[in-house]
Amino acid sequence: MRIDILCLFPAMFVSPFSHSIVRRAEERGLVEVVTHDIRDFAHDRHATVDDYPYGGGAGMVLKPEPVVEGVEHVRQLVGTADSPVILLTPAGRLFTQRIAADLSVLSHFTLVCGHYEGVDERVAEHVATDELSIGDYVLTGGELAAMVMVDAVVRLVPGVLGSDQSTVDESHSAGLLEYPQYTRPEEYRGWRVPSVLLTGNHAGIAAWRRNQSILKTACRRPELLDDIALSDKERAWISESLSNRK
Ligand code: 6GU
Repeated sequence: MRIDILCLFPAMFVSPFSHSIVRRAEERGLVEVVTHDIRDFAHDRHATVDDYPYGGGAGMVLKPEPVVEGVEHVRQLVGTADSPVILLTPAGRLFTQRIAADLSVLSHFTLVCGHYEGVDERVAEHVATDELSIGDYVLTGGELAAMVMVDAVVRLVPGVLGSDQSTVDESHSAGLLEYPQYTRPEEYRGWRVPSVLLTGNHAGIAAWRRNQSILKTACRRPELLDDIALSDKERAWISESLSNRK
């Protein structure tokens, strides 16, 4: 897989990508991440990439030419006419585990990091294939969002993590939050590991874990349960457990 990133601060990516899972994936030849400075595609000698918004208002807008020509440069380098071009903006669709999984099987995609008050809308209309946000808060620029997305995608690329099982049970992979995990010691400061986990009863452990996942999701992220097939028994048990907590 190759990921190209167009942004205003390529230096921001150096440290995160030279430590994390991304580095291991690159060393093993599974992934290549290439950053580009949008400023290199500016038209004037001052390398201007932003300008005042038409219609007035606060802040600056990223000009279309450097972004569009940056994307064209990437297309030429990679030799792809139709791989996804994702504009990172707080106004995008929410980036989810589902989207990370879909991106993890592609051979190439491009991330465009927005900045200032936004990117000239013609980029979204004519060049970007999608617009994504990583959450309901505003970042200074798309760079941090791009790092988050690359991390989430790269760890799902087959062969990157040690065991393929490790992405199956984790939070969000089945639409539920992950169940609590414990390791030794069995008792620490009087705090005991739930006894079912010490039984070796695999069916009992699986049932406990599913219940814990459901309950945690019901408490913290109830909206996630809308998309989950739950039995009537499970629904009744959730209501009962939640009312017992109050
Ligand atoms: Cl992708 N960009 C910016 N600037 N802020 C964000 C975001 C992206 N996602 C959440 N907040």
